[in-house]
Amino acid sequence: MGLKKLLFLISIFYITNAPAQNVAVKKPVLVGERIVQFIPEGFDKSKTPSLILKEEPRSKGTMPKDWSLIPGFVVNGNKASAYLKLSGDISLYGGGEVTGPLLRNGKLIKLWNTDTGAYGVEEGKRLYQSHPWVMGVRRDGTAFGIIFDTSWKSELYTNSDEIRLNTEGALFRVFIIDRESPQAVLKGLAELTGTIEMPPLWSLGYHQCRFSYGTEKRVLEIADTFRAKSIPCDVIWMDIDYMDGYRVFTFHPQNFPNPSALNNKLHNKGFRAVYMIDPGVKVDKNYSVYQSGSEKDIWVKKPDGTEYHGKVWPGDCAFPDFTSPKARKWWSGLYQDFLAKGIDGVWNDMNEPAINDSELPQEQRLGTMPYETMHKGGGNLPAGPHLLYHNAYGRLMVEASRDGIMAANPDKRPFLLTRANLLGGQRYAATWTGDNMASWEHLKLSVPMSITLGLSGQPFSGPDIGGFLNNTSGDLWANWLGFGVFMPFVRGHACAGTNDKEPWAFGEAIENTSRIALERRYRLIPYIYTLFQNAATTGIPVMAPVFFSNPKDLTLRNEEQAFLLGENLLVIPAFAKNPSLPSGIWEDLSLVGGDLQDKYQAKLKVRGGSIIPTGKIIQNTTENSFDPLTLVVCPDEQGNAVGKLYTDAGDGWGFKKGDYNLMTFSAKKDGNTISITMSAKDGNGKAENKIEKINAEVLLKGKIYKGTGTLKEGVQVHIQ
Ligand code: MIG
Repeated sequence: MGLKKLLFLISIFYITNAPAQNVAVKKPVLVGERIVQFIPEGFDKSKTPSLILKEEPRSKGTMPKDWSLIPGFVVNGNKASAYLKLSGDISLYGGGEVTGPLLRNGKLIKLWNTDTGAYGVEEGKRLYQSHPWVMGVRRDGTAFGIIFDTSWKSELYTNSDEIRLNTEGALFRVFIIDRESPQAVLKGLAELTGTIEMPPLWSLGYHQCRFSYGTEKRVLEIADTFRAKSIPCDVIWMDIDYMDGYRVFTFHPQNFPNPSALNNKLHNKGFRAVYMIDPGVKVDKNYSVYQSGSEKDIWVKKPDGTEYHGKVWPGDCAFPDFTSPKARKWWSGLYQDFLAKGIDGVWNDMNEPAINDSELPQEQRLGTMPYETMHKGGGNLPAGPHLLYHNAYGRLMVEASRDGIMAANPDKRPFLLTRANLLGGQRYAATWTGDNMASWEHLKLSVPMSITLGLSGQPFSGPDIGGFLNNTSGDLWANWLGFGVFMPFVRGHACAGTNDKEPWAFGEAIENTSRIALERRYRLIPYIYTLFQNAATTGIPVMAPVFFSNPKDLTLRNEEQAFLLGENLLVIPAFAKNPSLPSGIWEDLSLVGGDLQDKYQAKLKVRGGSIIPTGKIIQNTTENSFDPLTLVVCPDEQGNAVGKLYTDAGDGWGFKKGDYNLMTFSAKKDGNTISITMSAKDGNGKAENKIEKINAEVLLKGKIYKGTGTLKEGVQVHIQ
């Protein structure tokens, strides 16, 4: 053995066996209202860039005197960790996309974005996204949150006495938010990592997907069936088979010969079209995307400097190095011609990135690029190995995709769905919870999964309703859709080789149930749109855990069957057994004839003291749902109630110039009369759908009292 090799082995031995060393913290800096940044000595921003924060935070002074949450930092060889010791009885939440329960005390999450097809429901499975973020709620309802600002491969422990992130990389910063409530903590998370941008109204409707609707003819058949059967729907999805040999940004010459004409037909029927784009680009010298990417030299490279290739759907693929600004710009540019074909939205899949390496012996398989594969960085990102950038690959891809969609259609709001992402990535794309299964376990799991994403900065999510893998029974479909329509993103999807999973695929009874469920969704769109506007401005989730209604009520802390849609509507899925429900006034709500008698529909309850704006039943969001507007009023003990309605053009950016309406409605009781008026209004509302007539439905002790009026005059309802 040569001396060099010996010294190398000794140093490796030393590094891997070096004792863990505590690292001192520099002077903590206040960077927001009760948000403190902790930087360890030796932190080097050029080694650990922030891909999570929306911008570099500015100092607003020193740590508050009463501050109690101080993290510790440790290095072990070249691997950094941070921890926060906890004392007292604290409920832990967050961690992003996870299997297992809502309450995260005593859990471990492995942060390494992974295509875990058929992920099962066991705890601790790696999934597609990484959210190094945990929120703690104390007994008194006050709360705190911790961001570990790193994308290195890592493990997140949420033990009752310690939150800890062990990474495989360099030292990183930690941000801690300590505020009066979990809602205020989520606002703090949004102050650091940003919010979703306002989505187009149509994306809040029902989405119908399948892997794949294989021909233009089949796509139109699906669209026509929705309209013929009067089942509301806004969007049809094109999965990978629309492509020519799975080459991204191409169309199958026989099965999708004229995408512009297809999209045009869909638009005329009131549908939008979303198409899939994966990151892997087929290695094919005759394929323009591969040619231009090679000319621009934007592919991820092996350590020896040659192009990295990995197998995905098209066979051998090269992968854009999204850490490089040049590569992102090139990728953005590809959307120009693609979207010009009348494509309304984009679906980025397989962007963990998922790679098929099943030809390797089992123990060598990674399912993604080898750890040492190089990313060249650029701008403020350093060059670094895949181990650093893997968890940010999808996040950087969707940044580039979103930029490209914006550049192609500057007057429209992008709709982008991604499978992989990183904490903070809600700024670029909505998400769904990946390849679940058609099973009761997955149906139930879909509730805590989407709530947890909402508690981790991503309010726009939902599962494959009905279950992606395996055949779905009518009973399972109807149960799932019965509450799935109250989740932020509502899409039915199905894997290749499974049975048809459209609302009419399970016979007439289930078709009726499906119609009722979707009509309930569409009646609530004015309320749901208002919740999205709130999420886009504050970071407050659309779908929330029941304990948000009263963070001091310890009996609600692990409720994960029922959930809240906004603050004012409680959703109790038909499957829920003995859910823990909040105290106080909550009145039953019927939205569609027959909904209360249908065993599959979720129960809806309205909070005392609130007003919920609802529209009429429409088939898609191109129809005006505000004619008439119905205000559901549920008075508190004094007979008062208040609620908000946000409207704008439903697309475009006029709202940023004030072209919107944010209306506050108030109800007051005087003797036997409840008067409902618009008590405040913000915005110019030029683009508003005209609201003239107003119906009011007052829910009082199980009875409904109705009245009509106008926006100007208000409504008077007489109660007995
Ligand atoms: O290897 O595009 O999660 O929703 O239908 C599977 C085909 C690739 C995985 C996605 C799924 C999608 C499927 N994709």
